[in-house]
Amino acid sequence: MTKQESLLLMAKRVGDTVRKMAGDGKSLYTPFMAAASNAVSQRIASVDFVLDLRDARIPLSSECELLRRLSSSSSSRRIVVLNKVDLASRSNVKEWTRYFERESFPTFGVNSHNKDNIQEFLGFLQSQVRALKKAEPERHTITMMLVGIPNVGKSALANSLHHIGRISAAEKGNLKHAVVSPIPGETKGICSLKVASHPSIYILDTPGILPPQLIDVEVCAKLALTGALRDNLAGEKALAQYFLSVLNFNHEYQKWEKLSTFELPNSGNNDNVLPRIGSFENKTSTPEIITDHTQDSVVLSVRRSLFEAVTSFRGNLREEEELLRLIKAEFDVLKKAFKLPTGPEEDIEHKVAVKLLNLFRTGRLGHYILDSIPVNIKDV
Ligand SMILES: Nc1nc2c(ncn2[C@@H]2O[C@H](COP(=O)(O)OP(=O)(O)OP(=O)(O)O)[C@@H](O)[C@H]2O)c(=O)[nH]1
Ligand SMILES: [Mg+2]
Repeated sequence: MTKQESLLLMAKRVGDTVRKMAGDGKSLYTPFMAAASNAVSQRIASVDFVLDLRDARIPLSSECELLRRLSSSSSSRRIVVLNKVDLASRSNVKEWTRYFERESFPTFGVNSHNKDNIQEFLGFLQSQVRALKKAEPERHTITMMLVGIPNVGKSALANSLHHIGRISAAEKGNLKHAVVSPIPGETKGICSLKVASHPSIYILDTPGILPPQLIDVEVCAKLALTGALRDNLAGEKALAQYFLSVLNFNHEYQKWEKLSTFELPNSGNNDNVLPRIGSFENKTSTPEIITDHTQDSVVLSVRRSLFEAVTSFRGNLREEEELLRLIKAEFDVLKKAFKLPTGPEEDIEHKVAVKLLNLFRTGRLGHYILDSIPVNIKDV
């Protein structure tokens, strides 16, 4: 199997379970989500811009299907916003930005929790508004609607733009707060927040919208891993196994080499990683301490354990059984790294999985983009 085929296999295990649990997605598309879809569909014709919010880790899989359907009939300008760039590999975000620009969408990568970033993004939005005002000078109020799948960060972005945009305004002290939560499906209605004056710019925060049917199992798996779907659909253990398969085929863990006394083989290809030292024991030197904000002993221990587990593995990762054997070994070393007390195997594995997912989703286990840029036949 190729690397892509191995990852697809792991994604399918998760995606199939999600689809089964969610009845092909039907139970995710609640009456409340149907109402939100109607509300967005009705509003779209009257807004000036649609901010098509994507998760930078899955720029294609996080596309809101409703928006794709509405775009052909709507005249509003669509801007692609890649949110959570702090969790995605930076150089790849640039490539994705160029990809969407080639598709004729103005595009911006943003971390909704970073003030400077939001300030820049607000400047970018104002430049788009100036271009619109040139064509239609009588416009004094501009509306932008944020649309996206659940948990992509719409409310966090709306809040940040509102707070930064109104910081020096008379309304200071009178700021609104859209509800932000790691649980998908938190926003229940459309809410308007002012982000600028002269001209007035309003952002509409909307509820997250999924398609009535989740068809593609790989997309399901990616949505589940990044937190757009509730974890109990796939189960935390299956999600953590999927994440570990992504990690095993990625280069991110190689950055943790300095935490270990292990050495990486010289080969630049990590599809078939072999160890130079075949045992986890026998440490002779103290690991070098990384001086970043992740300097947390558990995180360092997790990174070191994963690095050592992958580099000491002698099997062929392209064979399903071997990949699963490595993942099992990783779970075993993670139990120690997370300092979990002994207990029933199932409970401990569940705890490992929950903790591992939390570290992945807060960016402490590297930066990943799970989608690949489509190859345009014309570019080949
Ligand atoms: N690391 C990181 N986390 C973010 C970012 N933006 C939002 N989040 C987190 O993502 C989670 C979801 O954010 P929300 O703003 O509630 O997402 P939403 O799209 O409004 O979700 P729904 O209302 O459920 O559709 C929260 O835990 C946020 O703190 C970002 O740029 N980077
Ligand atoms: Mg929200």
